[in-house]
Amino acid sequence: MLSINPRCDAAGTQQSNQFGLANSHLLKMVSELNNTSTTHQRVNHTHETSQAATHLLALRAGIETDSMRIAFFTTLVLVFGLNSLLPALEQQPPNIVFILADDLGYGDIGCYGSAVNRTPHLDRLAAGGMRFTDFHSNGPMCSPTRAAFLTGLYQSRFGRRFESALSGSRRDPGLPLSAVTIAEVLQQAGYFTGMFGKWHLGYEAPWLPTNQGFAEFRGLVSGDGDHHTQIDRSGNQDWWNGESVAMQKGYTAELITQHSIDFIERHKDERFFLYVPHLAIHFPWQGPNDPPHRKRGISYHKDKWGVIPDRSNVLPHVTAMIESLDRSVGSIVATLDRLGLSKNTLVVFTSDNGGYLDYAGGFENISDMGQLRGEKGTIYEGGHRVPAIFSWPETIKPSVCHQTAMTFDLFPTLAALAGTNANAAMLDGSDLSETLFDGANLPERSLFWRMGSSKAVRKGSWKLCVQAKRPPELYNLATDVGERKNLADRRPEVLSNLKTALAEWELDVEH
Ligand SMILES: [Ca+2]
Repeated sequence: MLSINPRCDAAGTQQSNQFGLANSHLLKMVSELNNTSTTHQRVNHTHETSQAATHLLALRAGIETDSMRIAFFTTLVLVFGLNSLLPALEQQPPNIVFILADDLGYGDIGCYGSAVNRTPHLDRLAAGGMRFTDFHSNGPMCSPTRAAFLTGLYQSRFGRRFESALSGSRRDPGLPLSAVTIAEVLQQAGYFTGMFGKWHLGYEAPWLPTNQGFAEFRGLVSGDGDHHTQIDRSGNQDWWNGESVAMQKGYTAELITQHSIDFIERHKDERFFLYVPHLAIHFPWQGPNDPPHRKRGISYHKDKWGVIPDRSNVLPHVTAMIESLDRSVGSIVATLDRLGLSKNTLVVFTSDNGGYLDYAGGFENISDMGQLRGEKGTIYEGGHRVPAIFSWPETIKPSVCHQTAMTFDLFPTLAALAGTNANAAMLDGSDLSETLFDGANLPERSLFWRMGSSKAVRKGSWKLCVQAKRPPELYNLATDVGERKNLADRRPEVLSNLKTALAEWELDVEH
């Protein structure tokens, strides 16, 4: 049995050596498996792989250095790769379309209570599928949720800078290439993969989507670009084709939609995974009929919001963006219908974090989080409880789901639907497929958020919020979804349990 001591150099060296052996063992098995022709042999290999995976899990707690972490994640994809060869799928794997809105608040669309924004296409998608009421983004900002979606892991495992938006001005390195992404897993399972929209997990080569499992990529790499001129806030041209800047004229949401439709048409006879991370409704707040703002070579770090004549009422611009987003969803779904693909395609829609209520500089009346407290960037519900719709006609029954789920659950869910028999124990997320198909309850678990000194943990209906210079806050979301009544003094045993869970989680994800 290994002695796990993250602060002991000697133990760390020993673990590194053992880890390296496990990794090379798996590599060898992959090589052998590729030459294996019978199911019987594959099953034996898979059993052996499972044992190796268990060994790796035991080692995970001891991962200390970047090279060890990279080795671990590299090994993870090999395990997935092996399992993807398993036969006997109960169901034909579906095409997968994942549409991710940017900064869309919980109450910003009709089926989540908006009386202002008209979203008939999203409302129809929700009415025909499963609509979650308690779905959460992994982070209250852009990059964290994207990292967690792609890897099925808490973004904190890749370092604390992934707990907030990656900075464009510093040109930070992006998501490590060694990270195993759902796009890579689906590629190995035979899917053709494409991404059209916002990346925000690296600003230049090699940290681009084409090196993380996406065969095709058109879109922006930064956190925000002008929706008409595609200039990022540092004044750079930011519209790419693969690994090169290739500017196009048009409104960003419409360009993303056109490329998505073209992708579906070109790959309609293959199994495909289409990732559509829209830029809407992130600032600059510009609807299709609002003016362009940014020009190349000018810094917009102090003027990044667009042309807003009445700062006290940003909503008309945001409404136009939400409705362009809704039209995009309608066009993509209509394309699936027209090509006869709808009954074999899972469409998932959610947001990467909550919306803004207001913004420094006098910008007000932006998004609507309904009765939730907080907004983007906070660890209150308004920061991370988001709309989430799963549609797969005749397979997922029209329903409303009150289970608590999170963005990183998509990785094991999609991997399972693709027939990869994903080893969920290797991931932080949980497979939602039984919930989607049968309404089954998810296993009890604790979920965590962390951004800087702000942290939260959720277990059942209880939520603990810990923030700098404030006493701990304990809420019972079953009776107080608006997080108004702090019960920390009244329920010390719950407070203590959640504090312990949070401390253990922080130890687990620390490097
Ligand atoms: Ca965002």
